[in-house]
Amino acid sequence: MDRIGNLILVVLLAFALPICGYTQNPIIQTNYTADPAPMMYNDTVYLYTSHDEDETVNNFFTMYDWRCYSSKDMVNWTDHGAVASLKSFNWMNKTNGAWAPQCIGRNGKFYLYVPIHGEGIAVLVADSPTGPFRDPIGKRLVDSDHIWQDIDPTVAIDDNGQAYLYWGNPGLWYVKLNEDMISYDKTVGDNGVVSIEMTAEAFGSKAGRDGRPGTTYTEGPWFYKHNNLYYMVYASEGIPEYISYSISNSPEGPWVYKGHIMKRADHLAFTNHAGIIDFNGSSYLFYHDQDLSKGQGFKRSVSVEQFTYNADGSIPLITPTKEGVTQSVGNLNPFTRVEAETIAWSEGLKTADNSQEGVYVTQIENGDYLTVRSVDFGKGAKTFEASVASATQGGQIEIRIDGKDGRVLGILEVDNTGGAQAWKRLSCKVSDIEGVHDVYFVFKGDKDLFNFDWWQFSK
Ligand code: FUB
Repeated sequence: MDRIGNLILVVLLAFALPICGYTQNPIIQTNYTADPAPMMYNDTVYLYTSHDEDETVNNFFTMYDWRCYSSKDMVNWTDHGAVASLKSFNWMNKTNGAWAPQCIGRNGKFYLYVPIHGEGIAVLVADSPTGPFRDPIGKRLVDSDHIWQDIDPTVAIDDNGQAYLYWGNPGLWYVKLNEDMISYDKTVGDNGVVSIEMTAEAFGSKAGRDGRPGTTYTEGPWFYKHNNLYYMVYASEGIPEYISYSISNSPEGPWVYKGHIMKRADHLAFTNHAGIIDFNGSSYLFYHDQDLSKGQGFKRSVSVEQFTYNADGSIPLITPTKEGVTQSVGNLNPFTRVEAETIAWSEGLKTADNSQEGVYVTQIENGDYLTVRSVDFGKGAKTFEASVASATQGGQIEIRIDGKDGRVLGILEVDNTGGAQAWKRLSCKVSDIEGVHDVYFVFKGDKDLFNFDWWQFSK
């Protein structure tokens, strides 16, 4: 293609992206999220993340709690708020250091493994994937003599029921968890802690900062089984981090280095962290970047790409994109109550929570909007209802389809309801609408318009 042809292509692509509305990465825009750990449960993906605060303190990771999001379609994500925090542990007094988590279900309970930077690895348990999580042992879980290196736990249960918890930076260790998932077999390794030998064959060769031979393994392991192979995916190559992987025929190794999965790209942060799942017949790589914060490495955001394993089980090199996952796995039903914090894409919005309403959308200003993709109106809707609260003059919700400037189905007028927590159900009529559409709620008004908890259409 000649230069003019190239130019035309670039211009066409630049316009096509916003028109199609296919910018899905990062998948959470209302908070900074990092260290993604997806978990499948029933028909839903639960995504646990660490959380970079909006205010970075001392130019270092500023992380106080762990958040959870869920999706049934890989495109619309529901915010469940902070499901655990450093305050969940009363045996230590750290106020910062809520690093990379992972959750797993067993026998109807959900176990959230978390590193507390400088305090080692701890565990919390809940009856539901979204908590409330509580500390079942009142002390750190992993008893080692290198707690500063004990970060980034990853957990999987083998087919024979044996659960493994791996972790570590710059070493890699594991314990064999007992069936209770809150203790481990102390008869193996060093009082239960097994150290993996860091060889070039296992993790690729890279000289350390002191020039001595080392491996590419850095941190953030993600351990799982796919078909008959065990995978160890990890942040690699030091800083800035790549994502690489090794495989084994056994959950305990030996590991064989297989190379890069994601290389460095401009909008990636100096750290990276992988989480991989299969969902509805497709495979997905979650990672984090610094796109939303425009390049601030302590304000990261989770993104996701779909990929296909090669026939031999190897993982292809995956390019981080802004488009992300464009195809929704199924449609969203607008005739049941939908939480306002179920969002495919938003601009300008934050979420907050209280004990009554749970999580809601807040800090809504004139021109902000949120999108919900693949909403199936079937043969039609007649009214729109929403729960809102306003301490100010209120504003409007313009209900549009298929674009921020798309056709207006209706406008919900929101007046002062008597307070930012004085929730009212309001409704308006909507014009003809059938079939599957992306819905845009565009907020109009002056300043600090209202809070928005849930919405629902009626036939
Ligand atoms: O998020 C804090 C730390 O940065 C994580 O524990 C590492 O994996 C890296 O992402």
